[in-house]
Amino acid sequence: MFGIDLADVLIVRIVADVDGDGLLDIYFVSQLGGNQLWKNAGGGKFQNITAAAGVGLTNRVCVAAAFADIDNDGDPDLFVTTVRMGNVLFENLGNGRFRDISKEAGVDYVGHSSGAVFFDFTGTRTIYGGTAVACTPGLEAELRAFFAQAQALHNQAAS
Ligand SMILES: [Ca+2]
Ligand SMILES: [Ca+2]
Repeated sequence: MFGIDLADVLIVRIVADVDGDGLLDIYFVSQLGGNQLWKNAGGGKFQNITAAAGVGLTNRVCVAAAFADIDNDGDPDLFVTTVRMGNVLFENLGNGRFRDISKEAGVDYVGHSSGAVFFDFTGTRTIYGGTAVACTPGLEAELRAFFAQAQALHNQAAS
């Protein structure tokens, strides 16, 4: 999809505008080979910014992820669950870069984790949840439909 090459394993994808440019970026969670963060460059093009963002988690079996603005600074932060390899909370530092704050936040649980969900008691933040799919030949069409729907919701929320 969009030139994105991922391992043929269970993948969760979530979207958020991680760098505040108004375009939704995509974070892919993979159980094999690490996760990937792709910046939306506009015009249907994406750029892999995983290394610079520091959110690859290449040595863990990841299961799910969720974006939410945990510190109310206007940018989406990221929580990732793993299978017995420690869950990770990343603070968004802006400009597509993140910092692991799992230990200081007290959410570095090591155990068999699955879903990742944020919720907001005050209802003032938009949160995009993740869904899981098995990679199939029809994945690209499904991803395109998912992304179009998410972008439409994002645009609707912003207007
Ligand atoms: Ca963006
Ligand atoms: Ca934030």
